[in-house]
Amino acid sequence: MVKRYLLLAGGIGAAKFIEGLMNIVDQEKLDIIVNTGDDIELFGLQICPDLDIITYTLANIVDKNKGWGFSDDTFNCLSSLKGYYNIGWFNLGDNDLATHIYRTDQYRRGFNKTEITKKICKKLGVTANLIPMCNEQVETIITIPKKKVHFEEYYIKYKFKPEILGVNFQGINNAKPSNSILRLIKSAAKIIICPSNPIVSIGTILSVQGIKDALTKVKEKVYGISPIVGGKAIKGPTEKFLRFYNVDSSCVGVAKHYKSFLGHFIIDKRDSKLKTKIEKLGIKTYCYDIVMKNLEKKKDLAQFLIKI
Ligand code: FO1
Repeated sequence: MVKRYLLLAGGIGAAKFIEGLMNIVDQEKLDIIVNTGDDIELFGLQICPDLDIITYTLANIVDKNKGWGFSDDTFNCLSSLKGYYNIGWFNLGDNDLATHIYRTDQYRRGFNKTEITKKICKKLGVTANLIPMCNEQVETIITIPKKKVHFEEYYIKYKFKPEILGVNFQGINNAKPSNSILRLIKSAAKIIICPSNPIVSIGTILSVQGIKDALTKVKEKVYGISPIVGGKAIKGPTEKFLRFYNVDSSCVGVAKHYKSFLGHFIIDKRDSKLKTKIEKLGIKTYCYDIVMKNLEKKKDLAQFLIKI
């Protein structure tokens, strides 16, 4: 039987690893469950930031400097849109807009998120199997002093500066894992938890009914990559979210948080003194250079993970 790899992914951090992996393993062998808690409706359009980041990465059209959107995109439509809408903080390029217009139209025609994702992937030449974590609408809402904001607004408009007073995955109680997810967890050769935010990317996926329990049953084939190096997140607001959840901002803290379903953990070689602490939790721990600064480093890490 062909070995398939199953990944749990958020946006930019996961995309970096996936860019390495797709150079090592034929992308047809990848099943990727993607966080959809960042999904948002803006300008009347259905936008799925993490799904799009991963899709554009696999299609090799992502803007590699920003980590999102199309490379070399223009923003002509957005400047006109801003004349109609008072939304100055979210940027959509002209090519990127085509994806959101198509997705919104497909919803109107009655297709669900999994079906639409498949269609977009096919049109963009992506052969990996991208699976939204669920078809139901889930939105991550952050409580900050005096108001509640969507995660995208917290991230982009507020640059994740305000204190976090609450995190709510709105709609999660109605969310069911999209059809194939539980089956793929059983059959995968390896399951990889990408170095994404453990709370608002991986945590959202794990909150969908049945996914965490299914992973717990196969923990010997679950491999995580630490999103924290030397106590700091490589990018983004991960430390802030960990702190809010009383999780120590270190690879040990993340390992403890993932303990129930993690069989193996790759931490950065600079954190090697913490290896024994994690092994005491019953998690096999490996030290490697996990800061994916360039394509070679991304490929090296992917190769390492495939081989262990
Ligand atoms: N990130 C930004 O920092 N600024 C933006 O204006 C922005 C727009 C955007 C549009 C489409 C898309 O798919 C992603 C976009 N991102 C933007 C990235 C994204 O929102 C975040 O990096 C993730 O949601 C965090 O995981």
